[in-house]
Amino acid sequence: MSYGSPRKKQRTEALETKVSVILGAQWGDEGKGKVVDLLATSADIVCRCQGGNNAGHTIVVDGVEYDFHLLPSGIIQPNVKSVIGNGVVIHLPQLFDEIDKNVKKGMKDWEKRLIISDRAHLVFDLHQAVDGLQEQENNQKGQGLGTTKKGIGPTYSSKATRNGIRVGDLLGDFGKFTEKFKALVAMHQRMFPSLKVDIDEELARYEKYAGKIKPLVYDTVSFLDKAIREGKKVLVEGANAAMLDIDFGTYPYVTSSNCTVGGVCTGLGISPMKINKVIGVVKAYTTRVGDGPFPTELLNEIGDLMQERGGEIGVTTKRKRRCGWLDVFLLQYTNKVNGYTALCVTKLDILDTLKEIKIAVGYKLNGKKINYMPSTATDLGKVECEYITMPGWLESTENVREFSDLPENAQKYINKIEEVVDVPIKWIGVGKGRESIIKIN
Ligand code: 2SA
Ligand code: GDP
Ligand code: MG
Repeated sequence: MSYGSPRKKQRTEALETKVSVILGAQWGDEGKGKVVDLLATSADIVCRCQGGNNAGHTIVVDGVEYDFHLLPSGIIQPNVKSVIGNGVVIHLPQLFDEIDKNVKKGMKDWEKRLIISDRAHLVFDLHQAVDGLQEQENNQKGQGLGTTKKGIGPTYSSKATRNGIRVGDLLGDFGKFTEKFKALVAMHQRMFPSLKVDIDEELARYEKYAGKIKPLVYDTVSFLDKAIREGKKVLVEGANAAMLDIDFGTYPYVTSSNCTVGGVCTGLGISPMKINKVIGVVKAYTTRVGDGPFPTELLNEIGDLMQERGGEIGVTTKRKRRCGWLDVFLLQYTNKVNGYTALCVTKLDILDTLKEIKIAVGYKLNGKKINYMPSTATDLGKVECEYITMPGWLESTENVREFSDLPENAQKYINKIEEVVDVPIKWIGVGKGRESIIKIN
């Protein structure tokens, strides 16, 4: 194509690029996997940009439930390439276990579709052990975070202290890899003298993984750049969520990566100019797994009902998720950070049996209304929510496929969210399956 001038070329390319991003707008488990699955049918490439196998994304296809942790959920689409970007941290043994498990469920030809960045950092068993030891120490002080113990924090720490080991190191000179690995072990044993690592066994294991992973490893920056220039449609699957973001979440009760839109650029090497859609996934109520402040939490029978009807159990750790009312004040905050172009509200069906439904629309701190999200867990733990109460619809929404067929009160609930967050709602989830969705044009 001839663009005439470099400036025109730049502008035209910006209009042509098609990177869509799917992000969790609350504390995770909003149903991102299902939205990725829906949108991946018209994508060429699905990418993960951050996090590791702490994530748990569920997809239900023809009654079969798949759970993905490290693999991008797009991997089950036969015509879609899946990229694990540089910002992701990878535990190779658990990646291959996840692949084997899904092959048994019917996933085919994954090796033709999976691409792994040479810049992604490796999670070792020692990182997972340290995650457990740190949690144990914190719990003794009553300051546990409730991590998934998948080694996420310790691996991102190794990355930040520049002792981390990347996929590219594993595929290079194995002597150098050995040196780095021994230094990593020594550093952690200085911090945790009880940490036991069988260095020879680990090295022998990783030498085998090097051969296994080699055909999948690419420079994903060039791969994605070329794909975007060729007009391929790229979908980015955010893991965890905005309120678990290491900068904007409820620090220190967060994960160790940027789960907001900036993490897409740093975790894949994509310019922000290439992103044209940011889809926020919002559960029709709120859940949180792990410790930390949760202003709308319901420690009563309504919270229990949401937990049971919603099947709110951690996909990775099987912990019960805490439940509460929808918090649109929080959504306004995460919208400031992420700039959603559309929202998908999931699990509306879970609210079908409630007579009344509340939405938090404001916070008070020390008796005064505030217009910002408190930065400390202590302050957020003290806020009082201002609620509006809406009538429930007391009807099943499970088989509804058109917005106009939703009960009137359900329509009002959705319209209220759209009005307060001021972002169009384009999809509404009313069940687990791929087909259980209302699309709004
Ligand atoms: P970590 O392990 O260092 O990332 O934990 C730090 C905090 O982040 C929370 N976190 C999550 N919250 C919701 N869902 C996640 N994925 C799994 C799921 C969780 C599970 O899909 O259900 O199975 O428990 C996830 N991953 C991390 C975590 O609870 C800590 O609060
Ligand atoms: P993710 O981490 O954001 O991908 O979400 P999870 O997979 O951890 O948790 C979402 C759960 O809700 C999964 O069990 C999904 O199958 C389920 N789910 C997603 N959307 C809907 C919906 O609209 N209705 C119902 N009932 N379940 C849903
Ligand atoms: Mg999840």
